Amino acid sequence: MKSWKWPKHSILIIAILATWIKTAIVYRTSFEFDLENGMQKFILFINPLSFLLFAYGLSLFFKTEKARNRWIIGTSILLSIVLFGNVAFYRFFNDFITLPVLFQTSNFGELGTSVAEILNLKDLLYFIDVFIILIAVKYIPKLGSSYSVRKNVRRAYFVLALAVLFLNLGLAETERPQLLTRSFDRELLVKNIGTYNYHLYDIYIQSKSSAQRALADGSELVEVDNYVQANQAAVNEDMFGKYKGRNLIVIQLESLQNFVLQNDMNGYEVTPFLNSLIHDKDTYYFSNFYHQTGLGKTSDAEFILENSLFGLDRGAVFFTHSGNTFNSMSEKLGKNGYYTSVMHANNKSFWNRDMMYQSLKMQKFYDITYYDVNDENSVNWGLKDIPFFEQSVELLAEQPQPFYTRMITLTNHFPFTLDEEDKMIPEYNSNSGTLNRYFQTVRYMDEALKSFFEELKEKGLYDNSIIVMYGDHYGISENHNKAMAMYLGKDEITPYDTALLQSVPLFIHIPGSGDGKVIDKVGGQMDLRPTILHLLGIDTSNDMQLGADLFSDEHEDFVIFRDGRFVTDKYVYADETCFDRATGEETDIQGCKPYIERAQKELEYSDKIINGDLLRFYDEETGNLLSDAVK
Ligand code: GP9
Ligand code: MN
Repeated sequence: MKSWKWPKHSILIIAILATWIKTAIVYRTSFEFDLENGMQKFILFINPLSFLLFAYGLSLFFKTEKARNRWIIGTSILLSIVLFGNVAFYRFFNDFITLPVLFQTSNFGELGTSVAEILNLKDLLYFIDVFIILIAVKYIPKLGSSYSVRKNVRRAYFVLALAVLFLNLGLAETERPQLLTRSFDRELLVKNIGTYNYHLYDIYIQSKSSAQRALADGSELVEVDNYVQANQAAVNEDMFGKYKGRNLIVIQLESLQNFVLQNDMNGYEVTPFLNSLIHDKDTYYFSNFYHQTGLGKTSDAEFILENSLFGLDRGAVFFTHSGNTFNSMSEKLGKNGYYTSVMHANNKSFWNRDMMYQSLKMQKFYDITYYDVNDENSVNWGLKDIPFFEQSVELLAEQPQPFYTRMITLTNHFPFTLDEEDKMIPEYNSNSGTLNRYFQTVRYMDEALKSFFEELKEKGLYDNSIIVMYGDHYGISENHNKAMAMYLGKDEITPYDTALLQSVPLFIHIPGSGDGKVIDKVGGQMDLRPTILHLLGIDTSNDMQLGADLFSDEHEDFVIFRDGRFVTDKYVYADETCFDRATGEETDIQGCKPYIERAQKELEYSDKIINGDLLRFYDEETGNLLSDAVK
């Protein structure tokens, strides 16, 4: 019998095939792409190939077989780490990693309980191609060290690789025109050009944005300024300055969505305290209010509140642009005699807060070191909300008045775990443990707020304060649509439903005001800054902000999401489709058209300000542009 002879480049071929097939399997098992047709499935299948041909193919430039194999093994390890990193990240954030987030290593270190929930032994399978390559290198007979690759073989190989790349891009372009120019959706990118190429693309975009700052100049602000001025909503004279001098307490409620309010779960009321506020005479409850965050989640919500600008479409602005010049709400309140602080029982570096708060001119950050945190009083991500508020009230009482203090809760955070004694209602009974537990942690947070109000009263801090509370972002991602549909009694969750599910509650509680009501104007987190500042009698007419005062008669029913979706009183625009809010059905795109353009424009202006660090050219006192020479 003639013995089998391994072809010359067996290791290279095995590596390409092993990583390709592994990646294709991972795509289908570890990510949830919605694939609409056979072509999309085909593109998803072939998209790792072009990159792998290049990456492994570089080995052909090495002179010795040993060096070539080393390159191949090293590449396979690196690519496995990248792919697995994406899988772990996806389990948590339902999104793909982008470069700035990758540098947030401190964040990953602290995911703590969440990491345990996310990783398991089977994950070694994500490295299977590395093992296959190692075995191949060990057992396939060597060619002899002097064998090097001929130039024309190499040339033919890379022509083939290029052809595969263009085939991939061409098919993607027919499926998804303008894919690379619009880029706001990472999932679409990965689906069409593959994880590996996507990362290269991301590197390119990131370096572009650091170049943007270097090249930006103040004149770019003129157009934005004109837009901001033209779209200002006149203040409501009755409300402006009505509560001047009061303390301001802002509570950012972790992962709280509106659907649990005024609702029960198998007969158990989920938010009894918040529900009692809805019809309270001292509370304005906004029932049609939406989060506008992106990948920066909690930190984006903070950013939006402080600046009335959007976070970024990639990465978290808290990380990527913490060195920028801003004109934050805390800076403004500070200038108006307020003592400004944030209270949050987590490490100061989480979300790069310590850095960003300096740029936001926040005077004090009460981080975890100001709290007594031990095994008894913590769960999940850290200090439980009830002891958090208890201890925070003590800190509040010590602060000079008037103060602006922003508190960020933690217990109602994925994976929504609680100690037995804190469970006030049972779990829900869907196929999603996440949703099932969510009701319990929300119920706990509601209880924490109730006791916080009591403590404020005891400390004599209640009457002279305004308390603003809102949900920071969604808690239940689209991964749990099936369970959500069951809870909401629907057949399925459509893109229309998903958009409306981004509604978060907003409460503005003003003790003694007496004229509280439910307001169903459509608004979003961008509107918080002007709304709050106006209540305190602080003018914002020169501010470079994109939101508008919710109490203004000119406030428009229009809220833009970070990804370009939007909601108005009549329409919902999602999945590139216009829906009629009266029926929930698809309607003629014409109705949405004018808003689509404006949404793009506002997002673009916001990005321009942040990427170019344009506020360094702006004098917020006078509304004048500073000449480039000044800064
Ligand atoms: C961390 C907390 C959570 O301190 O604010 O951030 P999130 O994961 O919700 O963005
Ligand atoms: Mn959050």
